Amino acid sequence: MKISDKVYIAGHTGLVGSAILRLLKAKGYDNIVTRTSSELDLRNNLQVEEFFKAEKPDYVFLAAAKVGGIMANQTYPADFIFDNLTIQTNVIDNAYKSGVKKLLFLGSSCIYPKNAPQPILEDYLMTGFLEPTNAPYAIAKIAGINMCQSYNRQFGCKFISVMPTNLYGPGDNYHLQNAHVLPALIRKFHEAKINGLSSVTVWGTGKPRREFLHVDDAAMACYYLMQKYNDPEIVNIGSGMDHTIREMALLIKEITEFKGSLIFDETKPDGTPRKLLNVDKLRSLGWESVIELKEGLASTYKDFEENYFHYVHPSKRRVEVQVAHV
Ligand code: GFB
Repeated sequence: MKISDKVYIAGHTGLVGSAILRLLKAKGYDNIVTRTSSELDLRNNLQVEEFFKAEKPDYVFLAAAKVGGIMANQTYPADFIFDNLTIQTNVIDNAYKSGVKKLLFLGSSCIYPKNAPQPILEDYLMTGFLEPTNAPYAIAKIAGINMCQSYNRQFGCKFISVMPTNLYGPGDNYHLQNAHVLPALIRKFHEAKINGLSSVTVWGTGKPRREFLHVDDAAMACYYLMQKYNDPEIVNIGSGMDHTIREMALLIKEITEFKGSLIFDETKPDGTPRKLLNVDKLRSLGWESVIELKEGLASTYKDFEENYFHYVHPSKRRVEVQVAHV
C-alpha cells in the first residue's frame, strides 16, 4: 500500500476505523476516502455500488460494523445480524466488482466457540457452540470471513480477515447500557467520583476473564497485516494477556481515583467465561503490541475526561484525538 494509493476506510468514525484513519494520516497517506453513515448507508447495496464505481479505491479497511457490549448484543440481536451481514456483503462484493487490490475485514474474538481451549488458536473456529449472548454478531462475522475466502478462491481476490480481541481507547462508545465493559466502567467510576457516590455497580460475578488491546495497537496491527499478509486464513490480534473483570474494575477504580466500593450485580450476564487469543501467528509474522494496559487505560481515561461532553452526547461532533504510537 503506497502513500499515493486510494484507501477507503469503511467505518472511519468508529473505534477501530478512527484509529486506522489517525494512523494512516500520521504516516502521510493523503488519498483517503471516507463517508459517514448519513452520506452512505452501507446496508444499501445500490448506494454502495455507486460509491465504489465512482471512487474506485485501491485498498479497503472494512471496519464498519454494528458493535456493542454484552447487553447491546442481547437486546438487539436482529440489528446485529442484519446490519453486519448486509454491510459486509455489500462492501466485499462491490470491492471485488470494482477491482479493489486488497481488502482487510475486521472480525472479532467472539467468533470462537464459547468453551474453546485457551489461549484460542485460529484453528478453533467452528469447532464448537458459540456464546449465546453474541451468536448473531459472531455468525455474521464468520460469514464475512468465509465470504472473503470464497471470493479469493473463485475470483482471485486478495481479501484478508483479522480477529481482534476486546478493544478500548479514544473514540469508544461510552453508553451506560450498550458499551463494552471498559468504557462502561470508566464512565461509571468517573461519574460516581464527580457525583460523590459511595459505590459502583459492576455487572456479573467479576470472574470472567478478558483480554484487552488498545485500539492504536490494533490499528497498527491492521496496517502491518495489510502490508505483509496475503493468506486467506484468519489472524488473531491481541495482547496475549488476560485479566478478570474484577481486576479490571479495581484498576479503573485506581485510575479514576474513585474512593467508594464495588457491588457485583449477579443478575447481569457474565457471557463467555474466558476469551484469550493465541497470538503466536501474529508474533511469528513480526508484530507485537506495545501499549501496556495501565498506561493505555490512563490515557483513555484522560481523553474521556477531556471530551466528556462529546462522549455522553454522541450526537455532538467529537474533537479529533491524537494517535498514541505510530
Ligand atoms: O465487554 P462486554 O460487554 O462483552 O462484557 P463480552 C465483558 C464482561 O464484563 C461481561 C462484564 O462478563 C460483563 O458482564 N461487565 C461488568 C460489564 N460490568 C459491565 C458494564 O458495566 N458493562 C458491560 N458491557 N459489561 C462482547 C460481545 O462480549 O465482546 C461483542 O458481546 C463483541 O459481540 C465484544 O464480540 C468484543 O466480552 O462479553
